[in-house]
Amino acid sequence: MTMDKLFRLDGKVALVTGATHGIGFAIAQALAQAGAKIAFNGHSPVRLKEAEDKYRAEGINAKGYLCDVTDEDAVENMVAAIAKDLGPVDILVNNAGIIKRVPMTEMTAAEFRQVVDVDLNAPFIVSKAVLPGMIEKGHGKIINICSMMSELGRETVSAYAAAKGGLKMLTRNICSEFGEANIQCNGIGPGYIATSQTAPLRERQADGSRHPFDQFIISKTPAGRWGTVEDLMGPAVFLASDASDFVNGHVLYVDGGILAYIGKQP
Ligand code: NAP
Ligand code: GCO
Repeated sequence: MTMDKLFRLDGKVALVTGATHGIGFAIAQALAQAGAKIAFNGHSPVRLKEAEDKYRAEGINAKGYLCDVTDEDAVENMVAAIAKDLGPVDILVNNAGIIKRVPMTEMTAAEFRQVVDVDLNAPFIVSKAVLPGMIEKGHGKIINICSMMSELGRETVSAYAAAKGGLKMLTRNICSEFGEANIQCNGIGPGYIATSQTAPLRERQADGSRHPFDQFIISKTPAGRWGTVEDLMGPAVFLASDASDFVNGHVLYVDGGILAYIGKQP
């Protein structure tokens, strides 16, 4: 197969969860530019409509589905509706996610469960909903959006780290269980990316100086910068395309080198 075809997604249907903005929106843009038909979901009617307009302004005819990814019946109905509207899902990107930054001793069990529900249980639910169609078609790609916290811990993110660590292992298990059906399941582990989710970590201080955490991340990243959502577009197309047909169970860290680096001497 020639290089220009290897990275193309023409004729494929991609579902990107939580792609009303941020990382999911950029990944959906990338998959669309590579030829895929895009379905996406969110759980806010207002943001869903705004996102559809944003995609259209980019020339992407993405179809939005209002669906809470933690609701198994709603997910089953969404996947069936996508199959009817666009065709069975060939590429799933489990992107929807939340974080709560609360010291463990102050976090309630309900808060812990809520994060795990969205960040780990939901990728199981959505993957389970699309797998039968992929098995029937004899191919499929599942990409789970993991995190630095799939490998590292830090204060106040116990639920998120537990969920993202579990998501890395769910990735390996889907690989193990369905590799024989020609389904590849891999993860993308973004580093620290400038989105609404990390905005609180980058807020300017009252005196105009950078947030201490902002400076900390810069010191821990060899690239010396925060990642952008555009940094994730190429890796997503690679893992969604035929170019990665023998890559399975892998988490591709797109982190500017954080995981390889002890950090700049203060
Ligand atoms: P974001 O800006 O907060 O976007 C999160 C998306 O998930 C939104 O579209 C949101 O939809 C959706 N979502 C949340 N709960 C949902 C639910 N129950 N059902 C359906 N959709 C739901 O986050 P982001 O920074 O783009 O991050 C996207 C993914 O990358 C997350 O999994 C995050 O953990 C991961 N990640 C982020 C970073 C980073 O530095 N930003 C790094 C590593 C990994 P609404 O808009 O409708 O609420
Ligand atoms: C945090 C950040 C991180 C990023 C990302 C890093 O509070 O430490 O939100 O968790 O979101 O997951 O890869």
